[in-house]
Amino acid sequence: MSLGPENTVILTGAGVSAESGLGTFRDAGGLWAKFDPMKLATPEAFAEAPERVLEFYNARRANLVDAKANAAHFALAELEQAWMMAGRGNFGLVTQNIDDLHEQAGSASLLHMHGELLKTRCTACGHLFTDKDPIEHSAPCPKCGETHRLRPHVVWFGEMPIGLDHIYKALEQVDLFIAIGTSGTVYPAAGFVQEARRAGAWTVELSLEPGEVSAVFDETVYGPATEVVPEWVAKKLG
Ligand code: BJW
Repeated sequence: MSLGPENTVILTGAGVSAESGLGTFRDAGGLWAKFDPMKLATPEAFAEAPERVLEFYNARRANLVDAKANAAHFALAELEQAWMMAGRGNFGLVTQNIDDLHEQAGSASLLHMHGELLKTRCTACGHLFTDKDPIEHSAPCPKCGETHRLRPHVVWFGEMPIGLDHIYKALEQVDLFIAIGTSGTVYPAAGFVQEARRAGAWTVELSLEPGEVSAVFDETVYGPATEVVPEWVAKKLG
């Protein structure tokens, strides 16, 4: 184990929350196997049929309220804490997931690049608020009072992911990059491993099976996240 500074960026995807009972997108039986993403996860779909899109996200909100963080989420929080206590370098956890399971597990340096399911945004005034209840399309914004302007605070296809400047800056100085439970299908997240390699980082993929960009990683470990992540972290922490 190297004892020098080791700036670390971790990217998580739906696979890290699969064993908490939240569906992935592209596995057999995943959300995009059952639903057409172009009808549910684009700004055009929302403009055309807001009720349909809200029904989809309201159902996922209801499902999330009972979900609990699993051993993989806890292992990543433990890794962050160890990094901070030992002054091992910068640590950033970037998640594509819109659930709150990393927060539940205690991760602090966390960026939700595809938004947060338990937040609602007003497209009139930009007001952002935490909200576990279903979003009603006709409801007024609690800040500006405009109706028909509330939407889930998630990043749909064709929209700009959140915090990209910050992420690319961190990737310029990264020594260790780990992608966990993501299929490597959706950009720009799928391209982060290339950025990390450009910076000279050691790159690791932990997932159930190889993703679209697996060939790019230096190290790959396949298995359920609740097993491979705690094992990898325990090995790293000695
Ligand atoms: C387990 C496991 C277990 C299972 N243990 N592992 C370059 C090339 C081509 C296209 C593009 C490009 N750049 C941009 C695009 C377009 C588009 C895109 O990437 N399309 C591709 C589909 C081709 N990207 C965008 O539109 C993005 N925006 C953008 O690039 O903007 C740029 C811009 C520039 C200038 C102006 C304007 C814009 C936005 C992408 C938004 C993605 N949104 C979604 C929905 C979010 C809300 C919601 O949840 O509903 O985000 S789509 C969905 O996919 C969700 C996820 O975060 C994302 C990634 O999925 P993820 O996490 O990888 O899940 P899966 O299911 O694919 O994989 C799960 C993995 O886990 C699998 O590998 C399993 O094996 C594994 N697994 N069980 C461990 N137990």
